Amino acid sequence: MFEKSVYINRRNALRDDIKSGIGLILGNVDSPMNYSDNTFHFRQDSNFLYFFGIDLQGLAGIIDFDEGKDYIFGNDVDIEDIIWMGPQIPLKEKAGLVGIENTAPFNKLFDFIKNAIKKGRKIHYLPAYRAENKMLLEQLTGISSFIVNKGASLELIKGIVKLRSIKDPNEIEEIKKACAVGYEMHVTAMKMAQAGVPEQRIAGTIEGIASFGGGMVSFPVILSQNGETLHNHDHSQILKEGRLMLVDAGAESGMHYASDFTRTTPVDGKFTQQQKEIYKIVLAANNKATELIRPGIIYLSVHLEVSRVIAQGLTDLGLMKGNPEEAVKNGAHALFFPHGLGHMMGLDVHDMEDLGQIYVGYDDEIRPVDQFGTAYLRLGRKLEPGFVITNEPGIYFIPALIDKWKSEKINTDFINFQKLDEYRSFGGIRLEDDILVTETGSEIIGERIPIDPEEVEKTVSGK
Ligand SMILES: [Mn+2]
Repeated sequence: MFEKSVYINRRNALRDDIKSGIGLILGNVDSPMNYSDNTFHFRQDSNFLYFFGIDLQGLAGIIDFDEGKDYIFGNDVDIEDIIWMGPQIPLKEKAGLVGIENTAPFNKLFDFIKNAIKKGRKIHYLPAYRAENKMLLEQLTGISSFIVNKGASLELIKGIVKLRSIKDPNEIEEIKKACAVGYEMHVTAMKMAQAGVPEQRIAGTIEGIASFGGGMVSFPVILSQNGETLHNHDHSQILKEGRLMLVDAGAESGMHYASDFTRTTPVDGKFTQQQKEIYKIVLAANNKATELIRPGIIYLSVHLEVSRVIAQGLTDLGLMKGNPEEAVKNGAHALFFPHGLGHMMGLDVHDMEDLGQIYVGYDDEIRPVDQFGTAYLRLGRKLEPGFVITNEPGIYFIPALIDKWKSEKINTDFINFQKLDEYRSFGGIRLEDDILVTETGSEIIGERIPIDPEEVEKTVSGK
């Protein structure tokens, strides 16, 4: 937990922005895995963590914008809980640690909200992503759980996005801790990238590193020698000589700030000529992105500039043809790079995605682009100092997508389909770093995980 002033200041900053009504921020409850007492690892809601800091089940926070008061609703444990869980600090005491004096049993929340509605006060709530909280919102507001998210407060969403987008030095320290664990995870995976090693053994090992780092993984590990599948959680293969192992993984710090890195490693530590040529294009794209990041730049334009680097590189290799700039305008690069360059990162690995990507990544000035590939860009707007983002360009050879474009004659002016036959079993390469936007430019957070091809090869073979 941070100092209590951090939480008080955050709630006051929100109060400066939203002038009236009540802000309702629901914490999470335990989620059963196969029966109610056997639960998934608990993860508190990130907005609740941001404003109320307490990492425990069954709490709700209120920020009263009219009266300037804050409340936490939740139940203290009874003797049975103490027998199973050990002694617990009373809620009143915990609330004090985040600067809150008003606490009450959870069922008082219903009276509080009912009263407020009766008085015609606006209840600002957030879109719920868990079924339990949708049902709770239904009980509190009387709006069906199926449509209750439609009534979420745009004012509250925008107020929170404004605050959480800018990371303060305390938060950056936490992200650095998560990045240090992420470094260990990736270097360990690289060292293990030997033919005959099951993918699952590496995935399990790095998940364990996240766990003994004090947090957990910031999202399920993506690890596969079929890196062309963008979110490949299938780790059932045995690594084979001549393949590339793509690992996209990160950790949470103890306070739930994320890291998110991707590296691609040749099994047995030796790139083939073909692999090295593609790798160098992705590395140039990654470096170009970092070089361009600075306050005031529009991230959509960085995505497009990086797409041009990819198109130019693939044109030089004869996989694409024509003018690379024109190719990107027509979306031809998306055959190889069918996702966005990057995203915000903070308490969530895709920060604030629960609030709606359109409010996090876009604004009145920069609107999403509706073209295959770029349409997946989660962040398009102008960057500001204090933003933490990831850049994750990639090149993939997805046989099903290649076949579709070829048979439908999509972008035939820019793609050399014949040459692509040599790459059908290539897989994919993605390289991702975590970046802080500073006052003057940007910096890579933490020690950079080996990325130059020679350095990667050395790490695998342990020389
Ligand atoms: Mn990412």
